[in-house]
Amino acid sequence: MTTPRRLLLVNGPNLNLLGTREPEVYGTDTLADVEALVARTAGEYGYEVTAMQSNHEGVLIDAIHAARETCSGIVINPGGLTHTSVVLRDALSGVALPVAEVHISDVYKREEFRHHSYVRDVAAVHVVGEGVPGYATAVRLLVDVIAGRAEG
Ligand code: CA2
Repeated sequence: MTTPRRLLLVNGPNLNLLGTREPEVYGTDTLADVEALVARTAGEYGYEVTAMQSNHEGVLIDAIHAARETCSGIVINPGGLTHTSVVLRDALSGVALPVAEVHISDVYKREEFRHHSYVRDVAAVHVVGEGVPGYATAVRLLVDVIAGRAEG
């Protein structure tokens, strides 16, 4: 099967508020800025992007399942579900696509409950605490992983 040149960008709960509150933690870029950055970066490698955000766990899971047929990798900031959601983790491991986990803030320098990620060990790429530019880093690293799998 040919590898689709498309990535899924998933932003989880509350990330629709980016740029409106807590700029000291999350910066001033909006979700639209994040989506544009990811589309631009992926475009440099000849990839298109399907971007979605939801505050509902089941909607995120349906989008991840759909990516199985249409995408070759997933960039995800699961928001607070990172620290709570076994079902999100199961969805990501179930589709068996390479995953890049992104966090805008440095979760390891914040409250202890943010130190554990259910997604961490199903993701091939981890970018933490680089701010919004971390999404571009995640795309670059994920494209490398996809290229490596295609060769192998
Ligand atoms: O640092 C990150 O990217 C997080 O995934 C963001 C989550 C948080 O629960 C994780 O521990 C770390 C929260 C997303 C909420 O985003 C907001 C943005 C602006 C204003 C309010 C919330």
